[in-house]
Amino acid sequence: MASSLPVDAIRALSQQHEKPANVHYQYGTAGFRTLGNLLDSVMFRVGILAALRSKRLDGKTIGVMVTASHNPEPDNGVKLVDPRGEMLEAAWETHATNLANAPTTDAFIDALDAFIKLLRIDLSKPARLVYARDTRPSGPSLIAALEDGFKAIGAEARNAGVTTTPVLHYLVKAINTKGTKNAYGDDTEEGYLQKLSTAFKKLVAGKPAIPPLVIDCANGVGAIVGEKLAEHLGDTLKLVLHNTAITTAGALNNACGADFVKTSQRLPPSLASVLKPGQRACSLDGDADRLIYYYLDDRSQFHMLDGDKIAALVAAFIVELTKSAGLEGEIQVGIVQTAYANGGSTKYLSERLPVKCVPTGVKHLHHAAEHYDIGVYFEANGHGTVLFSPETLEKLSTYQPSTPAQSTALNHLINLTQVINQTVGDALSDMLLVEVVLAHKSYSGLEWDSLYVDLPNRLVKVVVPDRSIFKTEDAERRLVSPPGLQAKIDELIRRYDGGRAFVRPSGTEDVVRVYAEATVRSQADGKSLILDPSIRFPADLSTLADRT
Ligand code: G16
Repeated sequence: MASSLPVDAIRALSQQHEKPANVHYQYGTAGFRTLGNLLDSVMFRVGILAALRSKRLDGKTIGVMVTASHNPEPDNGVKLVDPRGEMLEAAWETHATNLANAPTTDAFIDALDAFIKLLRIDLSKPARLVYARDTRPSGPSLIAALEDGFKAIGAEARNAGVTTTPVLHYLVKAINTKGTKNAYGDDTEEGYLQKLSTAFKKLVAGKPAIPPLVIDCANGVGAIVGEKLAEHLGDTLKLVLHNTAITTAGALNNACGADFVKTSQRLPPSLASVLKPGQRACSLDGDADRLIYYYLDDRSQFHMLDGDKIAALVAAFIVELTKSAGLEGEIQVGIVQTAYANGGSTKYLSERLPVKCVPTGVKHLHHAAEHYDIGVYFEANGHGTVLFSPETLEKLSTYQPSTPAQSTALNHLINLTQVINQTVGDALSDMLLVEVVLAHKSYSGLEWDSLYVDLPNRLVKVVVPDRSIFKTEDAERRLVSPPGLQAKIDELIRRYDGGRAFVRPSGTEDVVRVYAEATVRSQADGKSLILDPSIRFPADLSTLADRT
């Protein structure tokens, strides 16, 4: 190797960011995530790790996003974004965890040294990074710690400021493809907004005027980027932004946002006097990578249109377009879901398309979706996107349609590849995609909702003494540990028609998640697995967990 690790610089700065004792960090579902005031040392070390990742990949730009997304405001987190805009390669998650847990500066330097040797990282290569943060109050000091990491190792780092997670993913891909035939777009937030809004306008041109859309911004960074998007869209789609209090302490994700709506299955209270019967609205989460739609019916009843409903809407539209373009049989559309997908959606989709179930976490869904010509992946929580394989993109650009109708459908497909942020789930991009489909199909929320009926379901968090003892298999649909718990769940669900339930440890919060659904029985019986008070499903579970 031509150069060596700048040990003195790393030591001097690392001593300003010592790891607190008695804290164990884990690079989980979406990077490191815990209370913001515990993350200083992690940020410093991630700064160095990101630089090493870039060196390992021959100077490709790596992204670093400081966010805790849907988590409460005191939490924060950090995750790395690989060169094509996708999540960090899984093998490096273990390295990240090891480095973050080295107890002292000396131990950290030893661990770095061993890691560099193990992976044969050529330190003479450049390190290029781009980083951003959301609006959390702990963000600025954590960014300062991250920048110390960059400084210690001498990385070239570009600050993308305060923006959404999906914009950061977009920037990484745009930077790394700049000047190539696969150029993804201008490598600025403005370039992102321009790309999405231009494609959207083409897709809805000639359609009847779209009614204004109410957006709950979760009092997070989506409010900032959403406002800029609204300017780009102008009258094509009027965005009415709510929950935009990004500087109000404690407001972020509090009784609003996509996670609140999905888990409580109700309207954010702040929208109660805003939304009118028949009107559709949507909620973003704290870093605008999740999207949940909803509407009120004529009786002002709330109806949720979650990630599963988005997948069904979008997949059907894309299949229809490929047929109209004369590409039926040439392009296979497939769906990827997780165990949280409502049984109603899985039934509906698998009767029409190939459907795969993978563990929670965008990285799992993304990789599975890459195996299809067009892969539609959405988690029920509203996190997802659509991927067009390189071969499909090539086919779309060279295909010669034989009729004007085929040509129109082909153009729509090409514009969809531009409106969709294919690097990661993106609430604002997904929102434009949904609006395109609704405009083309002349659907209101009601018609969209009628594609299939959701099974009654419930998702709860249970605090247990040690979530690490919960181990799963079969795409997290069954528990292998603690012993005996799966048998208890099996016994419970057997009592209910269409009963299904699973338990898994969260990768972003210190809880286990419990999901249950069942077919509602006859009106006379009227009970479901979750509604039956004798079951006390979460309580039974936490009792069991306590005993293990
Ligand atoms: C992150 C991941 C999602 C995952 C969610 C919850 O979302 O990106 O894929 O569904 O966490 O994960 P868990 O159940 O393991 O806590 P976000 O929006 O918080 O970044």
